[in-house]
Amino acid sequence: MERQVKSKENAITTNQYMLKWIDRVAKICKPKQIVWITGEQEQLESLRKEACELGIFHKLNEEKLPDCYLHRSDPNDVARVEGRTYICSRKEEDAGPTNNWMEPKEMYEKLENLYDGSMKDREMYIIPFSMSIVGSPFSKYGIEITDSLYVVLSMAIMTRIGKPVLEAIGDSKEFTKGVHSKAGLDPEKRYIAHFPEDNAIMSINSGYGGNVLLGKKCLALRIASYLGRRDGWMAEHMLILGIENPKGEVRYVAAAFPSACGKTNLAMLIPPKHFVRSGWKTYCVGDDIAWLRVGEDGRLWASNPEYGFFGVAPGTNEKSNYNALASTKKNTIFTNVALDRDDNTVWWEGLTKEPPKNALNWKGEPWDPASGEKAAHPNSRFTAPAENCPCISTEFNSAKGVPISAIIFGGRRAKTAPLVYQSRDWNHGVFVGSIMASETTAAITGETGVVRRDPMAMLPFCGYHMGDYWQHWIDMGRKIEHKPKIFNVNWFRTDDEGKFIWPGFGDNLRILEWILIRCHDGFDAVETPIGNVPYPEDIDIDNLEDVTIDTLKELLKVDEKLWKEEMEGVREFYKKFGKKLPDKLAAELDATEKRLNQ
Ligand code: GTP
Ligand code: SPV
Ligand code: MN
Repeated sequence: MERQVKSKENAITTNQYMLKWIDRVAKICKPKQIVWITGEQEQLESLRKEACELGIFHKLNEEKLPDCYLHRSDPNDVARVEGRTYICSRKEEDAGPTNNWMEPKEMYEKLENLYDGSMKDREMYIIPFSMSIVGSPFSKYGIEITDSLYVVLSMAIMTRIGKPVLEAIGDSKEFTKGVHSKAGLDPEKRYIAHFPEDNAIMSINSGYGGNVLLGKKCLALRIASYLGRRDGWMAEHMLILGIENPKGEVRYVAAAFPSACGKTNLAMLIPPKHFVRSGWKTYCVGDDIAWLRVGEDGRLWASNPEYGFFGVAPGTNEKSNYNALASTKKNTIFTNVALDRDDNTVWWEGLTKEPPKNALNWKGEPWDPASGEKAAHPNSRFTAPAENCPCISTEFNSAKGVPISAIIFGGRRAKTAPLVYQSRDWNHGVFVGSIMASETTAAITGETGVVRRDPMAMLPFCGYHMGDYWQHWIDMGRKIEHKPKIFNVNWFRTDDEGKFIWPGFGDNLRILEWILIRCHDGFDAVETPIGNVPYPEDIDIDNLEDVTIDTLKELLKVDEKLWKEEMEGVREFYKKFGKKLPDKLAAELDATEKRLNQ
């Protein structure tokens, strides 16, 4: 009989609870060896070498892209799988109508069978990681057990890892227990299961992004949103951006957009030229996840629990997102992009106008630019250290975070949603977030371009009943003395030919300027049935070729007929939540319909 490997043999902790749990997992998964990830550079370097030898990584041009690697995931495994993502709370009602649910016992049994022997002839890596700063009272610690080197090396970029985390955990049982195995990558047996009451996450048969980097969506959003409700704070799918005006005042906004709808781009935006000349500056605090707490000063403070960016590659270039591109110039892992064989660098649609002549596509096959096929997968990504970002905020490493002036919701809507509007007050703002809808993107498996409701951009990430989540937002509003103002934006309105009307990207600062003036110095606004929109004259459109006052009028128009239909859709959507729909939101819906019918 094979000898069972024991966690103790080379353990770097004496935490008995942890060691026993790891032994239980090892007994099921049957790895050939247990490897503790210390976080030390020598270990990571030797693991990167090993990944290259095994063909998991391809080392890129050391001069042009030092310490950068290309990884290709299985072609059937290129995005989050929402249909196979579960919230296994003890009671079904606690998962709510927007999550898949399975009884914990049933899921544990199912998974135990799937994990049985899944790490045979493989190493089992133990990654101690921290979401937020190690040692801070706000951080959440986790251990991810995985058989994937890609996961180890990605977690080393995306989170703070290693011995300091174990020291911070000490003998405590307070850490998230994460288990991941690639197993056979069988999509029919793929599960991403969360057990909020047990502080546990189990993922199997995937090797991609949000399915397997368990600190990110699984812990920092699904588990953390559950903990946040319990303990009086919030975990949100939001970027955090600092904006300095010519007077030298730095203000912060947090913005929730669904996957692949512009968070990373907004988080790193470069102001238009004449804004730069007059002294505007921007600072990135986070590009995907924000943890929000009420500070002693009665303001809402936001911090980014992550340590790196897992950003969408296609469309990223010098012009659209200089800072993101700069972040990927060293120590970066690229996943499912194309390989330019002439100089051993990477390429994706939109990086340069001229496609490479001698490239392999994201599957590793020779690529013909004339074929009409994409070279990079639409959801191809880069995993880059946040500290590479030229505009990273000095507050990035602050546990307390930054005070938030405005919360911004937004999505991809070809029609209906105006460029920007402001909610009437906090509860109306919660309503605005709850009715968000957006066209689906390549970040999830399934059809793209279908409009779906995605409240607060949290549809796939809320770890409990969405009705309770909305109530939590309303309750938080009562606790925040100096509440952020709440806005909604839409950069994606299109004309009759399907072209985007608003230039977007850096020019979005023109809208953020209006938002911040509304928050701090006042500016009048036009009241509409859905909220307040700017006077077109108040938006700076200097040096914009294709945008006139008339374009702005069009972009800011609230089409009452479309909005009446929209409210019918919301009423239908709200029915799902039954008794759990907060009264305040039902009242906001009634009031909005009333204003529309007046
Ligand atoms: P996740 O990482 O999946 O959460 O995505 P994200 O919200 O960070 O989206 P990201 O910033 O990566 O943008 C996704 C896509 O939207 C890219 O192809 C961008 O080029 C495009 N995009 C971002 N901002 C804008 C904008 O202001 N206007 C237009 N038209 N497209 C944009
Ligand atoms: C998203 O889909 O919102 C992402 C990428 O940020 S993933 O980590 O795969 O969830
Ligand atoms: Mn995201």
